[in-house]
Amino acid sequence: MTTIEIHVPDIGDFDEVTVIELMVKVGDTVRAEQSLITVESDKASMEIPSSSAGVVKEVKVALGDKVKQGSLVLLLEVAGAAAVPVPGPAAAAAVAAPVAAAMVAAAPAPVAAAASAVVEMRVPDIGDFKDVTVIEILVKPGDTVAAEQSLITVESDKASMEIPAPAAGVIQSLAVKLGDKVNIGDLVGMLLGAASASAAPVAAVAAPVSAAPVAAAPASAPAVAPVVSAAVVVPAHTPGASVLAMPHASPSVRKFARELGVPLEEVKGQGPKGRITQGDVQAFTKSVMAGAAQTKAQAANAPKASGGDGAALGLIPWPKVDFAKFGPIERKDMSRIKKISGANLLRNAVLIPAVTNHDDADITDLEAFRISTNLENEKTAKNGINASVKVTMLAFLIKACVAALKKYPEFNSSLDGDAIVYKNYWHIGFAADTPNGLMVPVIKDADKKGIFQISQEMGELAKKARDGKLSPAEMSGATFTISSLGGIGGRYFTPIINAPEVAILGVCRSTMEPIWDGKAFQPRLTLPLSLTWDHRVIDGAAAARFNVYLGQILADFRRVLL
Ligand code: CAO
Repeated sequence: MTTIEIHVPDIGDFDEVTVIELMVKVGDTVRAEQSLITVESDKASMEIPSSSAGVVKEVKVALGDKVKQGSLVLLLEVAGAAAVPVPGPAAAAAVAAPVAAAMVAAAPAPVAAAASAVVEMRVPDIGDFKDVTVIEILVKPGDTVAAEQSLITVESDKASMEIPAPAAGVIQSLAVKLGDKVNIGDLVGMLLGAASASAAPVAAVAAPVSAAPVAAAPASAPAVAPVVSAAVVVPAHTPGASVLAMPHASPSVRKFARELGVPLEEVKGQGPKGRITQGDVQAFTKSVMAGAAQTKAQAANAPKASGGDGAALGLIPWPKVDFAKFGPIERKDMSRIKKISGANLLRNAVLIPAVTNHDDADITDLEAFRISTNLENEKTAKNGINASVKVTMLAFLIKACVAALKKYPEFNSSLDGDAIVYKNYWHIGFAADTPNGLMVPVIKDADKKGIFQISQEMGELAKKARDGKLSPAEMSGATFTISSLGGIGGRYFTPIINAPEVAILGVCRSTMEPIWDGKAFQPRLTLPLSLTWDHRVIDGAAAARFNVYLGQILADFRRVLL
């Protein structure tokens, strides 16, 4: 075992950089090339890798320390053969060459003095880095930029660098987009230099020159007025240079954020100078997952019960009225359930070509049967069903609908692109009015359940809905929905289909009606039915047949057996 020293390698002309992240601790086993610390200037951040595999014996830097080429980073215990003591900065620099190279600036290109010259902005010498990715574009055509203002950020797996403007001027065009891979000499864009965009400031920007060979790039091509080729360089640390408001994070943290799909610009950095650490990204992810925070994209895409201003549909804007001008008002936020159901209802109302058929069912005998069944059950608690369970009209409606859905399977289907999916299960949703808004619990496998069981389940689910305790599973999977206003009143209404279902039955309060039997008017208990259906899947004739059949079953359940 030998202990070697790991030093900060050649980092070009950067006098001092700040240690912003310690990526290892005493006792850690590291691989050769594994990043040990992250350092940062105001324009670039770099990870300093280990020259050998080994175990960290002692860390010689702390967060916030200023380091430069040759500074001791840590002591590493390395195994026998690999134990090549690293005497000093030079050897460390050799190992860390790619990183150091990233910080090396290109030689200044000849730049002609010209009033309002168009300048090519090119990727400077970025050392051994090939195909670095454009991860941020900080300007757009038309922007006025100062000399040295950052144009784009590029990133390798070990360093991120901002490429600055070679001179002050106005951005004419950009030749790169996010995700592009760029190399030395690639065109970043065109800049219309201001009158002062002369050779002097550009040369000053390009001043840092390292020992690294300067590649013969287009940047060094002779200037031909009025287009001036200029190298865009990674600048040296310039105190006071303009730094754009952008997330500060090391390449590994940026990569981590990208893998999680976290928008880094929305993460609040808790590290030194507001630096975003891996912990910050994790904390942001946790709070979004827990619903405590929203990304801007989520907020923009969040369901809006009002459906926005209608602009997306090419409609005129929603009227904006100052209601307070006309009288006293009170403003209350909508409940979460109302917002969600509102957005769903709007989509379904707009996207489905829906038609509603109204009809009446004679439920005189069924209601008599329901009442007598309840009386009997109260006395005897038959069929193992608790005497308190009351058979409801809605339970009969669910069974009657299952029979009609079986006879007319297109009502138990869903549209999937150009295909119709017929479901061989019959899960019936029922709309429940709750203090927080409309909810739709689902009676699963209603075809396999009897009236008592359905009545009992409905009572339990309706209570859970009112108490806000329904689980997502209890509200999903419906193949058809019934909305009953029977307990309240009304005559007919036009319910909105609960997509991706293709039909919904609305039921209102039954009333005693005089019905002509061919000889005389008879008093019959009449139930108003309103069936809304999706005209893409169902025809009007089928809808009329469905309603007629449903009415026949409700009038005489024995028809189910036929
Ligand atoms: N005609 C006449 N009376 C009816 C009836 C009908 N069609 N349907 C129910 N009733 C009676 C019941 O028999 C009960 O009478 P009793 O108290 O004398 O026994 C009373 O009305 C109350 O019934 P209910 O509404 O509490 O029970 P239900 O089983 O019919 O319905 C539920 C349960 C959860 C569907 C209902 O409480 C509910 O929330 N309905 C509103 C649904 C809704 O909001 N739909 C609109 C959706 S679109 O915005």
